[in-house]
Amino acid sequence: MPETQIYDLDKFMDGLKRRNPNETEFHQAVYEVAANVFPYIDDKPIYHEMEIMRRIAEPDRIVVFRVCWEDDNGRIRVNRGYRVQNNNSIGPYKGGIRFHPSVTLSVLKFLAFEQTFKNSLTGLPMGGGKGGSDFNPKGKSDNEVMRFCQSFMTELHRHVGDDIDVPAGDIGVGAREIGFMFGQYKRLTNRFSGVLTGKGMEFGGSPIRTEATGYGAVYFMENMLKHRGDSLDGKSCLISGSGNVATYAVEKITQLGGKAVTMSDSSGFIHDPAGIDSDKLAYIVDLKTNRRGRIEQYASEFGVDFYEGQRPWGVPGDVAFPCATQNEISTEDATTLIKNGCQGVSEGANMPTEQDGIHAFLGAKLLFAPSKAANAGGVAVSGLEMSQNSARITWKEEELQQLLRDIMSDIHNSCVEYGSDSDGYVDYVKGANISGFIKVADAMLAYGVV
Ligand code: NDP
Ligand code: 2IT
Repeated sequence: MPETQIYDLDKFMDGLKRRNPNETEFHQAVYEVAANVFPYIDDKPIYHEMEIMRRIAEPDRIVVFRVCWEDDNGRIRVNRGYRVQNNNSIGPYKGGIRFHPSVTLSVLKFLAFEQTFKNSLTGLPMGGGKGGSDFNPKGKSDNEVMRFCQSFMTELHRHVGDDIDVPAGDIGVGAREIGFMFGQYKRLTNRFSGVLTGKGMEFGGSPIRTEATGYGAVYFMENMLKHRGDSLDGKSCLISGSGNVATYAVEKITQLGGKAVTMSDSSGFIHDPAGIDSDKLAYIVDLKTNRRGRIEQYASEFGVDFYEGQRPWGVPGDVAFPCATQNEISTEDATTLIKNGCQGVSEGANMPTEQDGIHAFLGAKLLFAPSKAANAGGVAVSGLEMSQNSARITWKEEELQQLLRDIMSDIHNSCVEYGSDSDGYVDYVKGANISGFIKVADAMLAYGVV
């Protein structure tokens, strides 16, 4: 007789920590999901008996490789590349590539794990993966970035493919990097396929993929507010980041009648009480995408305050959109936001709120949209880019706009279905975790022990 198993969250986490020592971001992401899934499957022993959570939290495979390239001075540089293929139960692995000096295996494992649930929530057939490198694109010339991307893809191309694993952008990886990587993949394989998403419109990209993550995070906030009989109209909004997600969050906030008053980068934040309107946002896009400048320049251009080395959460605002990076809202920041009357948070970035910060938000009954629900619009439109590539057509922008709205609203409804408490408060964390889990888990049950 096998020993009787005890299915206990603490024991599960102890085992995970023992098997993955020092991977604190990975522990954090798994705990957030398991804390909701364990109570949900308490009366559904098959999920425990088949070790579904244990298997989802053990990546299918991880590829780690050397990336060497030559800088403009002829010096040889060496970085480390990764691809974490977490789970392909419901579709090919899908998830972005991050180039940032803070990239570690723990960071990419947390992102690939999260992606598995996020992709399930979109309703599209996509598994979860993530990749990247500790390469820092800041201060590098276009040619250096090209040589790095080519070297990175020279190894990665063996592990990806339109039906296998489809990477996309993330921090430090935008249109320029995707173009370089797609070009190298095409050269190495002699195949023109939808192996990456976020491509340029000339070579298989989809309308609104660039905007989708930021727009989606704002739609999610709009849906939460509407569920409470409120709207974004007239609301003062705090945004962190000034990259892809932050930019299009600000654009959509303005379109929906809100006022975006802060943006940031890794050096600090700007506070513009008059609001970052479309002309000022165009300045940011040019500053960040073309000139690769610093947010501080916005402060001198428009005569507003720049707060060096600080994050924007101390500024009073109605709602907040963290759109920069993980753990950028500390527990203290969360308490400050609540104290200042913030009513809602929609996470554009992945896992931007520390664990105890989330507890504080839920305890104060804020509208709190966790990243795997709130920022799923980006990967959803990536999924639609894959469909268009397979059919070799491009859909109209209006169709995609509507599909994005519908997908965000469906995710919101799933969260309400699985996350509503008896007093009517919607715990979107619980809703997203359980709803994202079910489809992946049931597919795994169907496959048996694989
Ligand atoms: P970008 O590289 O376009 O922008 C990142 C922004 O965040 C920059 O303003 C950057 O500042 C800031 N930032 C990055 N790291 C840090 C840090 N350690 N501390 C402070 N600020 C930092 O990335 P994206 O906009 O694409 O991604 C932002 C977040 O959204 C990430 O968490 C990503 O995983 C998530 N996301 C992205 C999706 C997408 O489609 N792109 C989809 C879903 C989620 P600086 O320029 O100074 O580095
Ligand atoms: O975190 C994410 O969802 C992304 N970076 C986008 C992934 C994708 O495949 O479009």
